[in-house]
Parts: sequence; C-alpha cells; structure tokens
Amino acid sequence: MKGLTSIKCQKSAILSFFTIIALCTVAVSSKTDDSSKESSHCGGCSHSRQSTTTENLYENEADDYCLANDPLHTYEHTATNRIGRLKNMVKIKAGTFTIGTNDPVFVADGEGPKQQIYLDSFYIDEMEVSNRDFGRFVHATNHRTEAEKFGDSFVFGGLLEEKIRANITHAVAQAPWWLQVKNANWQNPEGPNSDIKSMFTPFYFSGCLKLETKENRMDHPVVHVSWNDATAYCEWLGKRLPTEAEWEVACRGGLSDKLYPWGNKFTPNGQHRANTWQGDFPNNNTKEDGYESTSPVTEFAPNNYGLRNMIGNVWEWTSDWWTIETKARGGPNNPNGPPHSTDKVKKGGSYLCHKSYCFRYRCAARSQNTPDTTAGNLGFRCALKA
Ligand SMILES: *[C@@H]1O[C@H](CO)[C@@H](O)[C@H](O)[C@H]1NC(C)=O
Ligand SMILES: *[C@@H]1O[C@H](CO)[C@@H](O)[C@H](O)[C@H]1NC(C)=O
Ligand SMILES: [Ca+2]
Ligand SMILES: [Ca+2]
Repeated sequence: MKGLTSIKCQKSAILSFFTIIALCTVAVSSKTDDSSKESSHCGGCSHSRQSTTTENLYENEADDYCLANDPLHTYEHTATNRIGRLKNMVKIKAGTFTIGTNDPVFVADGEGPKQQIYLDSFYIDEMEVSNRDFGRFVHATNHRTEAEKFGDSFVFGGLLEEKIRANITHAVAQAPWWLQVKNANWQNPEGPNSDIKSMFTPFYFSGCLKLETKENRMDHPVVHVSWNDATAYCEWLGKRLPTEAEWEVACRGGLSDKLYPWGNKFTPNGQHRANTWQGDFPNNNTKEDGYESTSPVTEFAPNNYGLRNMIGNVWEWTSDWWTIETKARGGPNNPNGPPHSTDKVKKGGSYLCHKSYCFRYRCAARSQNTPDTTAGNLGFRCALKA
C-alpha cells in the first residue's frame, strides 16, 4: 500500500499534476450541498458530476492521470462493448462439476453433501471489483449505495481508532467486534476519518518530481456494498452476479474435492495464497499474509483458472437466495437457488476469517446476509453468460 511512484521527468507530467491540484481546488470551492460528496473525490479517481467545461477538463485530466497509474488496466466501462466487458474475465467452459462437500466443517450451513451439477459456459471476473472500478460506476450513474442512504455500516472494531470506537453504542450481540459506524461507506471504509483515495505528496524536486503514495486503496476491493449495489454495478456492465454454483466451480479451479482453490494445504511451501486472519481472533492480528485489512485485488497467486482471492480478502455476493436444503437449490442443471428466501448467499470468507472461529475460507463454505446488508469485509465480482 505504501510505496514510491516516480513520475517521468517531463514538463507535461508536472504540469498536469498541478493542473489537477488547481482544478480540484476549483471543484471543491464551487461545491454545493448536492455535490459535496462528489467533489470531495479530488485526488482520487472519481470526479464531480457537474457538467461545466472546467469540471469536464478536470475529469479528463484526472482520468488520464488515473489510467496512467492504473495497474489493472481496467476494462472500458461501456456495456455495449463486449470486448471491453470481457477484459479481465475468464471463460469457464460448460461441463459437469462437483460442488459441496461430504466432509462439512459447518453442517448447519448446508455445505454438504457433494453433488454433481451441469453448468453452461460462463465468464467470471478474475478479480474482486475494486474501488477504482466501482468509482467509475458511481461517476457514470450517480449510484448511491445503501450504506450511504442508511447512513452507517458495519466495521471491524480493531480497524477503528480508539477515540472513535469509544463513541460507538451499537454492536452485534453475538459478534461484538462488529461495530455500526456512522457514515462508514465504500469511500470511507472506517468512517468519516478514513478514505480510499490516491493521495500524493510531492517530497522533493530536483529536476524530477517524485510522489509518495499514502493509503491508496483504489485497487482494493470495494466494501460496504449491499447485494442490491453489487447487482446494480454488474448490470451497468451488462453482467450479473455469479450463481453460487458458478462461483464455487470457479473457486475450485478445476480441482476435484479440495478445500482451497489450489489444493488442501493452506500455505503450500510456506506461501500465503489468500488474505485471512493469523493470530488470536479478534485481538491480535499477526498479519503473516501481509495484510491486516483488505489487500489489492491483484494480490496473491491465481488458481488454475486465473482467478484471484476467491477465498479470503472479502466475502463475495452471489445471485442465489439462501437455503441449506440441497434439493431446494435448483440442481442439477445450472442451479440458481430457491425462488425466494430472506437472505442471499455469500462465498469465500474474508480477511477476518480465522480457523478457530470462521473457517469459511474454503470453496464449499457458505454464509448469508439480507440483500441490504453492508460491511467492511463484503464485496463481489461479476459474471456473464458466455
Ligand atoms: C463522541 O461523541 C460526542 C457526543 O456525541 C461528540 O461530541 C464527540 O465529538 C465524539 N467524538 C468522536 C471522536 O467522534
Ligand atoms: C500476538 O501474537 C504473537 C504471536 O503469537 C505474539 O508474539 C505477540 O506477543 C502477541 N501480541 C499481543 C499484543 O498479544
Ligand atoms: Ca490478513
Ligand atoms: Ca474473495
């Protein structure tokens, strides 16, 4: 997350950097009550939606700047451009697959039994949807997330400053480390004193401008997005959420009946391949995998299908309604869950999962939340019919 970015020693780069600063100042100083949220993106890769010439100029400058620094080469955001849409997606060919397990860890979750299913070909995103991706969607559509509408979301207490934590009165009874934080949302994952933006600080000029990046989470998975927000994002790109079966087949990476996307050993050759919790949960995160909270969506080796972070980092929404009855899941052909229930299925576990408490960073594991739930460890990726 922390690192150095040097900009090539070019007048234009330096100029455009200051142009961005200057235009940001314009955007911030011209903000109205309606636009204050949008304008406050300055320095990040989302922009004011006002359509004055100045703001458009700022938008283009900033887009160029952001794209030049975009490690993901994110797809073009036009739903009509199929080639653009398929960038950073993997095709999984139609076939018969085995999902579920006969050796469930959480029987009450309906992890078992194993079942054979047939799936048509489909595409799935290589990576979890990032803040940069989601920012483009918000910029283009004016989408307001449910966490923004409700005015709060759930944050893991260990990530909050003590003075903020001390003020919070609402926690989850069975899981007191989850705190309901006012104004926590995708742009402010730990509440108003936190952000995801690229903040650049010039630290010396000697012919070359060098910039130090601070807390840039643009390539981290978007969090505090509900099932409804996730669905809206995928639909904007002409995509949809994966079904639980598609997600699980994708997770397994072509392997048969293994715990993880790469096999049964959690850290093969001592290497971490997923972002989970090491140490005593919930008090002592020893971060042996390198991350206390989310990691970039590009982090960790992919499975055989080329998919990253299927387990760990953030939980991922699927399109299925929740049931623990195998028969009710709609199999064996393209199962897509029961017609209705109260909760949606989420898969894969998160950076908060520890073996002692939430050993759900396995392909067969599953959990659920209501479609309007938001939390700091819950995101998604999209799929598409092939
Ligand atoms: C804590 O709450 C009090 C009373 O609402 C408020 O005055 C104070 O600013 C809050 N402190 C922080 C750090 O949010
Ligand atoms: C956290 O766990 C590590 C490893 O067991 C230990 O060395 C360290 O002292 C612990 N830290 C705290 C604050 O308990
Ligand atoms: Ca971790
Ligand atoms: Ca994940």
